[in-house]
Amino acid sequence: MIILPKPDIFPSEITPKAIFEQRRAFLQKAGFGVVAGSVALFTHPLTAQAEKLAKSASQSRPKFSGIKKSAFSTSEKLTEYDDVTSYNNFYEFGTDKSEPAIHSKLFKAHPWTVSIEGEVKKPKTISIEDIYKLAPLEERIYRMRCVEGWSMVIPWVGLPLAQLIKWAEPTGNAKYVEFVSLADKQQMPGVNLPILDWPYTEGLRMDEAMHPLTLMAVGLYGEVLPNQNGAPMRLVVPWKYGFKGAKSIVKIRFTEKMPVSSWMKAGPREYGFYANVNPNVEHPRWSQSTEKRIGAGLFAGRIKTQMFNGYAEQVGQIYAGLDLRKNF
Ligand SMILES: Nc1nc2c(c(=O)[nH]1)N[C@H]1C(S)=C(S)[C@@H](COP(=O)(O)O)O[C@H]1N2
Ligand SMILES: [Mo]
Repeated sequence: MIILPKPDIFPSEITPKAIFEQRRAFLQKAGFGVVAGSVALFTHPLTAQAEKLAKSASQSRPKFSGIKKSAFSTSEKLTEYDDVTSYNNFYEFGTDKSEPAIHSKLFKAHPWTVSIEGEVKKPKTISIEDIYKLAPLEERIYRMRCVEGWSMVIPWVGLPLAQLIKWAEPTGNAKYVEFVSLADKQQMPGVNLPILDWPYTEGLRMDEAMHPLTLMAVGLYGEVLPNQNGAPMRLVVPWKYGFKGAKSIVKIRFTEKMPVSSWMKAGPREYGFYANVNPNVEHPRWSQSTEKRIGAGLFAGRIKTQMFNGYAEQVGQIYAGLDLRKNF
């Protein structure tokens, strides 16, 4: 069930007043009484602790060693680490870009297991440490394009999703793969709010999932993935809008039928299953022909968005015969 003020918009576009009203209604229902003033996510007990923790010792994250560089990387200028880790979409931790970094500080991404279900020889689970060992980890520098019109260039660390799928042993009936994010009300304050139909789910067609460009990311900038970027494991599909990249994945399910993602449920006219970056197909409320590169500077203009985010040569042929206007 979705109780957005308007079900078809990103909460980040809801006016602060609408968000405030919505949160106040929620808090009243939850017995917190009326809160005045702030429009930030209500104070979760974890947040105060996290802020203290952040002020104490500088937290350095474990680094991966011996990562091989990938030939699939772009040579474009990297987006600064601080921008990659402080300007995020991760609604489980709040809808403002700055909220995930703040509210996810104490999130426990280790230990972690992922369950493999649906059309597989037999259901099984795998730990994040064993996923690290499934294939040599690679650094892949990818252009990333959010449906909201901004982009980044991020040096991911990960393994081809195809390697994990091979380990999962899907049956011949598997036509699609569904990815399910964690939805933990204790650790993720946003999950207590009716922002999306939790848990966050996404899906890919089997050939998209097996494509060599599709990455299961476990790190960035050589480090273990920061919580706000989807620790310990998140999907990266560089030719699709950012929302396809489900974060903090706990379940991978192989299906015969096309899965319905959280965003398709929230706004079927606006967010389709494919979500391929396409400058020629406008979002119902804005153009997708240009983008703003985060960190490019105050005076940098918007840049042209490329077909399939610049990966047309590698992925264009898998959509031959598909009407990309209908299948957006
Ligand atoms: N579980 C979950 N995954 C998510 C989201 C989210 O809100 N929850 N946001 C998506 C969107 S809209 C984008 S643009 C990317 C942002 O990834 P980043 O913060 O690492 O750049 O994550 C995607 N994955
Ligand atoms: Mo996005």
